[in-house]
Amino acid sequence: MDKLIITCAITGAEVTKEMNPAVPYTVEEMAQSAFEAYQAGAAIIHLHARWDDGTPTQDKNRFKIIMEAIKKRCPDVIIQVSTGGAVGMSRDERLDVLNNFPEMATLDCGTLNFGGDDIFVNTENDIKYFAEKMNKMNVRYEMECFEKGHVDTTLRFIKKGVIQNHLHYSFVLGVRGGMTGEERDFLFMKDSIPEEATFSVAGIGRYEFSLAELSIKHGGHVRVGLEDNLYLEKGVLAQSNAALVNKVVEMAKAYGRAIATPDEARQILKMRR
Ligand code: KMH
Ligand code: ZN
Repeated sequence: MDKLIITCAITGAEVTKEMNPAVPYTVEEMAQSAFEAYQAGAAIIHLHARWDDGTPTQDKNRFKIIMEAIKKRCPDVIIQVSTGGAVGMSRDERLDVLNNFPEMATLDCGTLNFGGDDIFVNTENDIKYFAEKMNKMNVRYEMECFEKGHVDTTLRFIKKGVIQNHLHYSFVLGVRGGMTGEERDFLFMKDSIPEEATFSVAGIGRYEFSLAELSIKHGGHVRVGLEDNLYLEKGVLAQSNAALVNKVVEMAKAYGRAIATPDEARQILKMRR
């Protein structure tokens, strides 16, 4: 099995300091949290931007400052920017961050309910628009799939040549409105992607560590972080993003899986630096 690539989703767009005071908002908080996660074993930082008051933004200048602050502390880490942003943002607003030429970005592969009245919109034309832009700009993308229909969409786009880079999936399971994160869901997703593809799993809420363990066992990779889950264990808030990464590192040790450095992650994902 390949070494384990750990991605840390440090802040997201939905969670707040009221839910867990460790959620980073400011540039300094983001950089410090990313650095600690990297030191703990994360090779990839999945990044959303916030203003100092916590409001999510896709503003390229805000992203640039955060990305530079992270790179100053850990120059080799892979920064994967979100093109999902927050519910309700327009296509071009979400894509503004690409103007910083990030090494990696997300490609969300379908629409889903996102709790209450929220809908996270990714129409077929949106996906095509995003993929074509990233192909042109040579930005490596990870395909985020929240349910099996999203995987099927990628398969159609791969056939049509719209999706062109190395196939790397992120199964984001457990969102209210998406697929749950039970073992059968994980196996269904994993068994539905092309053989040459790599995948990572992001379990939302209580699914974070059960899915991490399944992915470690089955040769996949893992995403954890406060964007996805606020708790280290039931009723115990995570003190930091690093604490969540540490827990995965311990789990990987128990299964004899070594942790990939950022450069090893680049090799596994067939990326150029
Ligand atoms: N905040 C969600 C609406 C991504 O990063 O690409 C979208 C999201 C996906 O988090
Ligand atoms: Zn995200």
